[in-house]
Amino acid sequence: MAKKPVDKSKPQQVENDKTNKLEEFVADSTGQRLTTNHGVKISDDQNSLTAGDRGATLLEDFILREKITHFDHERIPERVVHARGSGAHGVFKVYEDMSDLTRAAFLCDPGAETPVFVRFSTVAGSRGSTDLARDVRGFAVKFYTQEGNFDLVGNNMPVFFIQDAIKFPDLVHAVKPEPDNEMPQAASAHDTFWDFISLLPESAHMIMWTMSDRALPRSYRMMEGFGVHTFRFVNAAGVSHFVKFHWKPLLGVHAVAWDEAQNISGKDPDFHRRDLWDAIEAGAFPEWELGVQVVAEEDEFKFDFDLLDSTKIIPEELVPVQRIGKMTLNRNPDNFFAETEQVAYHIGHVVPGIDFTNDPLLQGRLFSYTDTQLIRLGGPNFHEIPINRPVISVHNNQRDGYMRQTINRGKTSYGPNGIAANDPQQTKAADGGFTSYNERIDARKIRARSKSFFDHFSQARLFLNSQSDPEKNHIIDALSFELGKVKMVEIRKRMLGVLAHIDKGLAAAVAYNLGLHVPEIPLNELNGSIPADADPADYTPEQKEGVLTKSEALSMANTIKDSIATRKVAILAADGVDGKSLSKVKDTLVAQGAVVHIIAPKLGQIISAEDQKIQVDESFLTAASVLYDAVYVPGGTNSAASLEAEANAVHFLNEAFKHCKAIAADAGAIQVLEAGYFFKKLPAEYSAETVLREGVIVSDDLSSFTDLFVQMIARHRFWEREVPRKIPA
Ligand code: HDE
Repeated sequence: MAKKPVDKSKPQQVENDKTNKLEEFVADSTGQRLTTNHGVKISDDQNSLTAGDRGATLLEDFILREKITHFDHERIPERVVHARGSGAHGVFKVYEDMSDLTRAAFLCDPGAETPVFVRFSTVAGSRGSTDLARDVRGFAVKFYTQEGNFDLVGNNMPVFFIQDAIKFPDLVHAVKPEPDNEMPQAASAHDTFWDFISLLPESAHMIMWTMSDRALPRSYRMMEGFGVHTFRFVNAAGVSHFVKFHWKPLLGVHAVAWDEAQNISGKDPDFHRRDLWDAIEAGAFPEWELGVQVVAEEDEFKFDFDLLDSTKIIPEELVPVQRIGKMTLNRNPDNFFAETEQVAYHIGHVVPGIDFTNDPLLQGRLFSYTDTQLIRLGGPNFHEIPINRPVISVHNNQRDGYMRQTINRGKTSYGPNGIAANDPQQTKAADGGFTSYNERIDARKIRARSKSFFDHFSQARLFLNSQSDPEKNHIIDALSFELGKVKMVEIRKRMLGVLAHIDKGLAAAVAYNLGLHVPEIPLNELNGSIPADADPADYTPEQKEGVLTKSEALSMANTIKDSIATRKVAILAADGVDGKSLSKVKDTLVAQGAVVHIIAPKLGQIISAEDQKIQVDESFLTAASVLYDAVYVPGGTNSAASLEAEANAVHFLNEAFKHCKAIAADAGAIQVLEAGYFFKKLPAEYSAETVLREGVIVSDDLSSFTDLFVQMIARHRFWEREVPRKIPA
């Protein structure tokens, strides 16, 4: 097949072993003739075959029948969770040989470049739902290693709602749209979710994460990723270490405001998908470092929580994250359905050197993924779909089934066999055969929750206490919003009772917004999920202090804020704009990697004060402040007068102010700011070069001004502006 045509005007996306192998399956119709699925050239694709001019359509019309039949079968079931997603190709490289810890070959050779395919997703919404839902994000990575595929199927939060896989269908039924009326879409703010959560105190820690800004990423490129469970690294000598996996984004971890998220959902529900696609198209390849927290076998019981409990993190203060390699996403898929939709991840896809633990959530997942893919992708041969194939060849005695692609040659499809000299043969562990970690198990068969799993609140509190003040306020706001959307007051009250066990101040603040008092629910009445024959005392949550009161790594306020690369900046302008200022600022921002759009009352061109034509990127009709990270208003008497009179421009600034974004204006454009509502709240006196208040500057000294503006954009947001928050935008 023909290779992807190269568009020299665009930054080059990168090929690797996997993408080259995919080429074999690529169809490119450039310069080709229209055919049926069986290769017959078609002369008329506009009219069906009929009996005469105005007569009935003939059954004989195989061209019509084939086309409509295929169309009728185009849809497949969406994923039961994580239905909405976006994918990209890339590569992973380890920094140093990790063979002390693991024999996974792709982690032992710093020279090796391992192709990856990553899919980011929301969890609760349908395939067509908004990217900006308050939700966990999936972060699934398929490594196409020389020893087979390794899938790290993680999330952007390091813990989970439940401790045992048997509760997963309940959790998902509770968060999905309610079964009688299928509302609300892609939202946890409804009765069934909070009904379930308020009866399941093990969810307390995860609820702190989902109610935090982590649930509203600015971009997939600015999210952390986590394997969540404790896994094992096993080295060539068979020695095992516990390991937690982390992805650390090189652009830092950033979020949008909730009000902004809701607006983006209307203005551009594909916001995250577009952001990822555009960044890769522009050659601004997103990067993450792979981090590991490693714990020796003998230290398994050293912590005040259980390593097998997926509602717990290992605080980075206790076990630092070692950064061991880097992943770069450098190529967009050719076809969404063939790649992003048909990719099938499975936590059970491991390679020698990586193994499981007995985390009951992990163990249940080991069953679920292949099972769901059998129905979603229509049979047992989905591993043959191009995106799912390993880069090395596959040989076994599995045969047949729907849509089998491989033509297995020979008489034998069983082993042992004598006819084919017993091929395909097994491989010794020493030569790369997978062997499971030799864990000793000596136990009774029971259904019970381990006693070590009952401290539900100390890490929820650790998370809350580690947040900056604005982040804490956002958690209070999120809980007040979500519980405010719950109709049954009993559920609101019960949840307040749970929150009080995390932090009394938090519960009181949410209760105030709900117009309720915090009920006292004793610990022994808190757990709704107790087996019929169990002693309730065995299911009572523990109230523990926890060894740490604060962990810096948990607050997004401490993230990297040193770059404006890929940040979107709006320049508001009209005819008569000061073209020199506009170009100076634009050039400085673009030189530092920002994406700058000129937004004007209408599309086409504007004429600057210097009589130069400037191309407009968006009009106030097509653009919205929520789609940008910062705003600049250049001077120019006529431009400023037009913008001042343009309600959409003033709204743009009000909204940017409300969402705590960096705003800059030339002194000659101060009247546009003055027209804004927020300006009334600013100090009365101002002069050129004044920082009017956090994140708002006006200046006519361009050189110092652009530097300051760059620093302001890199800071991402000025959350301190939220108080008081009286901006009607
Ligand atoms: Fe999943 N999960 N999950 N999950 N999960 C699926 O598999 C499941 C859990 C995660 O982009 C499904 O192919 C169970 C935790 C991601 O294609 C399904 C349990 C974490 C994706 C499934 C969990 C995840 C999925 C649906 C509780 C973070 C999207 C479609 C034991 C560590 C992968 C599919 C993609 C998808 C089951 C909990 C991550 C039904 C039973 C914890 C990123 O098999």
